[in-house]
Amino acid sequence: NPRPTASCLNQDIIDELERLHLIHSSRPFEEDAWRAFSYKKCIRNIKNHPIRIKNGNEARQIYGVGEKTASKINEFLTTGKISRITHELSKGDVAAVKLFTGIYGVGSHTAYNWYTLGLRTLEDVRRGKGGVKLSPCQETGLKFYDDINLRMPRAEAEEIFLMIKPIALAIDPKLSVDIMGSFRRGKADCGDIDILITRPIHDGKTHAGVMARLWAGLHKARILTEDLALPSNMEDSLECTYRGLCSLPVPDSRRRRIDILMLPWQYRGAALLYYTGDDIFNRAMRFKAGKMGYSLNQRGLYAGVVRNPNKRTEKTNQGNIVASETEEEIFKILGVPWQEPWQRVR
Ligand code: DCP
Ligand code: MG
Ligand code: MN
Repeated sequence: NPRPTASCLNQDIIDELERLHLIHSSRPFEEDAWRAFSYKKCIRNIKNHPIRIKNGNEARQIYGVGEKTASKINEFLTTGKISRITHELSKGDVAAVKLFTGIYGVGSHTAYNWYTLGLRTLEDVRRGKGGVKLSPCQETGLKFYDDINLRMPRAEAEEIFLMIKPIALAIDPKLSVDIMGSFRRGKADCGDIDILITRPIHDGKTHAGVMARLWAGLHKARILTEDLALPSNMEDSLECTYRGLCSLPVPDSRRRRIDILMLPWQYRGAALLYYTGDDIFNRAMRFKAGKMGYSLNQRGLYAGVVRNPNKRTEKTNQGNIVASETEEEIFKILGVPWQEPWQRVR
């Protein structure tokens, strides 16, 4: 019989809804996008539901849970499984999309398209079945598939970072070099290494051109091994992002994903906040900002942003930055008590 785990009273139900979410988010059709969205909403609300759900009728009372989802939950509570999930998974597209999107640079649309063309395995991709052609970035993604999909121990992320930092500081000792992402949140393992580099402007100098020199230096030190996305403007820009693979320069070390970000000093706080995450915490902060009439992104907290009501992603007024140089001032203006990076979960 289904039994809840310690994490949440209805965890077993949530696990099933996560499967339904995965099924629909794997497919590129509009109706699937809607279902995926609505399952996410159910999951969020059931996570916050303080009592154990005993049947479909009780589930139906929860905001966001519709007739059909309630009946699936009822089926699960009475039979221990949802036949629709078994049926949908038997088609094989969900597994194929999961496999193919594990190739760095392959999104779910491309992956689904490959499935439609008859591809099922990484070998099919390697052989170019169905006439599929890989970009150089995807080639690298395929070549190091296993390494890229494995998380690294925290100690290894730290070791790599501690090799990179002095190479950067040798270019300019005034650079500020920070590690962000899951590492800064104190996680025991990291999916990649996220580094932010910028430089105070108070002596009139900048970090323009540092990315190009750092890139060359890190390749020379055999820390960077393959490039995935090289910024086109790294010779002179103050703002650019590098994505690549790196490894400890010793035999048999695994390839690890690395992102190196550069931006003007002014944006340092907002960038630290955004790239430290986690993404759920970021969403909560953006939501809070929105409620207060602000807009928050990786460059700053803005006031007076006006969005196109028909297309929310389009800004008709860019607004003015009210805070961005430090994380502290952003927390303060939003009225959110300071949270250390390792507390920024959920
Ligand atoms: N981020 C976000 N929304 C996204 C992607 C990223 O808010 N869609 C932010 C929050 C993340 C941070 O950027 O914490 C870094 O992105 P990563 O993908 O590197 O995620 P993490 O470092 O948190 O985890 P991982 O260990 O998997 O790299
Ligand atoms: Mg990361
Ligand atoms: Mn990253």
